[in-house]
Amino acid sequence: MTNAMHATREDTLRSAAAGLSASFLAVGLAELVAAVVEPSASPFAVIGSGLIDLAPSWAKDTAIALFGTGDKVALIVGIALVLVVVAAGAGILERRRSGVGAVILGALGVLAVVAAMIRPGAGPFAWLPGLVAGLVAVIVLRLLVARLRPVAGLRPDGEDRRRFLIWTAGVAAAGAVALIVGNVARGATRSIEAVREALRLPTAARPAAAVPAGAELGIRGLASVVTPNADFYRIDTALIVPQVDPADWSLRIHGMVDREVEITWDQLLAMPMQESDVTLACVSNEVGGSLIGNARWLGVPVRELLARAGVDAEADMVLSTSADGFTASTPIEALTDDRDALLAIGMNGEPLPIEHGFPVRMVVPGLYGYVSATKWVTQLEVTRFDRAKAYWTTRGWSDRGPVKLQSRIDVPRRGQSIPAGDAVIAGMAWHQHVGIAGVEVRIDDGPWRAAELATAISADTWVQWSIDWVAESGAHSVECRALSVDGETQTADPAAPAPDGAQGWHRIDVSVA
Ligand SMILES: Nc1nc2c(c(=O)[nH]1)N[C@H]1C(S)=C(S)[C@@H](COP(=O)(O)O)O[C@H]1N2
Ligand SMILES: [Mo]
Repeated sequence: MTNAMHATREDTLRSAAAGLSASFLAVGLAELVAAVVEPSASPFAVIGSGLIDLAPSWAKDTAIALFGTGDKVALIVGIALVLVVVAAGAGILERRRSGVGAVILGALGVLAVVAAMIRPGAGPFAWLPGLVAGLVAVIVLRLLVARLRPVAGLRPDGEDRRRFLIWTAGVAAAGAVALIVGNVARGATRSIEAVREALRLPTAARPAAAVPAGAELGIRGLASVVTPNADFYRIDTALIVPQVDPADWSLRIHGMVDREVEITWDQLLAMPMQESDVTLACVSNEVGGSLIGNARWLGVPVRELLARAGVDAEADMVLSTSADGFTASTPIEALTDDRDALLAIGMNGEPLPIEHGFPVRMVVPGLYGYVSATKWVTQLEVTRFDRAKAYWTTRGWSDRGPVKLQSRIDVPRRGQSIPAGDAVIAGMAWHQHVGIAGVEVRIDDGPWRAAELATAISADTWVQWSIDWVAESGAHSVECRALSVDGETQTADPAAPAPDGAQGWHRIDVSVA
């Protein structure tokens, strides 16, 4: 290898390092500024949110299928990797031709500004973090790359290289400090959690009965019939969880109504509260999946709020909107019939956790979350399905989203190896707002046997089931299917989650030693 080639390769590495450290400082300072002026305007968050909204449905479905509730972490890591490549490339290009790399990083800054300003609920300073990022990236990149250019025809010597290294490392270190300080500042401004913790829920005017003693079979490995808040699945499009202060919250009910109604937090709390056990399920839940949970919700029936506004007889849908712009379209009959469709403020005896919709969300028994369970809800627009569409229904998911009759095997685990002899097979079954009449299990395509059902809390909740099995050594398959109260048998026909929910029998392989 010639000296010249060697120099070129080192030069390339150095210019890549210049691009990287300039971008790192830019991101760090931008996150710091965002943390202070407007946490939801963080460039990472707004670009991530923009990507989430722009992504085609198949990409989102794949992300949820691959990463489940870790989809957001995967997205952030993905953006960071792309940024690393672009930043290094910008450094290299800037070295070859002055201005090219700066234009690339400047364009990223513009992208961050635009993405921040078009977010629903963008504040007055949403543009600032992106501007800071763009300016810092461009200026620092140009300063660093200038140090790589030979002065007056002299090739850089060892001393120049050392100085360049020190500068680059210093810039990167400053970026790290900015990121850390930004995180600390963000923690300090996250006072909504303190507001939440100080809240005391009102008692229910109509409390739910105690969970029946026979509802919990107490089998190890089986999902508990009431899902603790900390274990409750979380699915939403919010990269930064909306921080909504109850003092600033209100719900506007408008559209095809006799009179517009606006309800504040205090007015909501003054209404009689209803408690209800409801199992919430995600339409993206695969057969055998875990995007489902059951909680005791506290709230005001949506029908009572709609009655205050007076619903037009021509309306057939309510479009609910969240503080961050997400929307869901719910068939109006599910909100006006006698089911416990709630505007919920409590979950398992606590104020809603922030990531589950604090301070107020919707919960509707019998419907998948995407058409009913709007978190951080701020508006109900009474309208018609032929006039408006919602977040997921504009992306190919079905207008109507009734939860399908489903069952799943929790014990033994898929692929688990168990000892021969007396064994227990157990799982969950659900058909919210209809109810489960039975569950059947078969081994190795043999005859169906009726499992024992635990006591259901209500037709709106899932129910545990179990069956004894004398396991003989060898490889076996175990399958289950549920029977609903209205006489339906869970279909064997498999279907993917899109467009209206997965179906088919859950089948697992088990090896018996
Ligand atoms: N604001 C908002 N509400 C939302 C969503 C969302 O993306 N944003 N996702 C819905 C979907 S698809 C589901 S399955 C449920 C999940 O509620 P959880 O996260 O409390 O389990 O919330 C619903 N409400
Ligand atoms: Mo969902």
